[in-house]
Amino acid sequence: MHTPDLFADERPDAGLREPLGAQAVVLRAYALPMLPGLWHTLQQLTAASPFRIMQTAGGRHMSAALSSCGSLGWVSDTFGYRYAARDPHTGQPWPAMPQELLQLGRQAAAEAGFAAFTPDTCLINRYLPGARMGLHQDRHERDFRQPIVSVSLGLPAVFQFGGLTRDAAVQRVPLFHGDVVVWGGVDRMRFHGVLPVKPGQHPLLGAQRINLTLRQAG
Ligand SMILES: O=C(O)CCC(=O)C(=O)O
Ligand SMILES: [Mn+2]
Repeated sequence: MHTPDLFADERPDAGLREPLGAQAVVLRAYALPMLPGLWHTLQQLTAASPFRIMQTAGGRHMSAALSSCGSLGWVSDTFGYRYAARDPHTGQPWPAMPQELLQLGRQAAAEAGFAAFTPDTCLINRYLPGARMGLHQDRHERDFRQPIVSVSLGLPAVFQFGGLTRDAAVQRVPLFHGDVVVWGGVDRMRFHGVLPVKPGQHPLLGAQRINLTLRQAG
């Protein structure tokens, strides 16, 4: 299968909407107007609840480092995956969801046709070069009628967007700084993942990709 060449390709025009499914869309550069303020906010959040490498239920180490904000945070350890009100690393509640992230989540969801989305958690993934995320479904949230809003920052990456079964065909979508992907409704349970991030330097974030996943979990 063709893998997009992230550094040779021109990034798609800001404002472009690229459908990935009946209820899934890439909103190109949608979050760009919020930068660099959003980057500053993320640095404050991850100073309070630092990035950490979590273990999977199978005892493997994830390659992306994670943090969260909001009333719930996503945690993984050898007991499995779940949402928790406290950061197990600090013993404290997760940092509150900043208003700008709440607004970004709401507006992007509305733009993709999902009104009344109120995210209560934002997972913050940090991918250093080589880090990846295997194909998976987001299925630890209570209400699958609520969409997923996923914001890409920093180095580009290839997002894999599959079907409702693990072995279904996968679209490979290059994602760039500021792009937002929203999927819900009939596309809510589609498998997705991220191919290993290639080395590079981003002018604002340096040698990393940050992904924000806004969800209504509780
Ligand atoms: O990094 C990404 O683009 C996707 C992250 C993701 O799917 C997740 O954290 O569940
Ligand atoms: Mn996911």
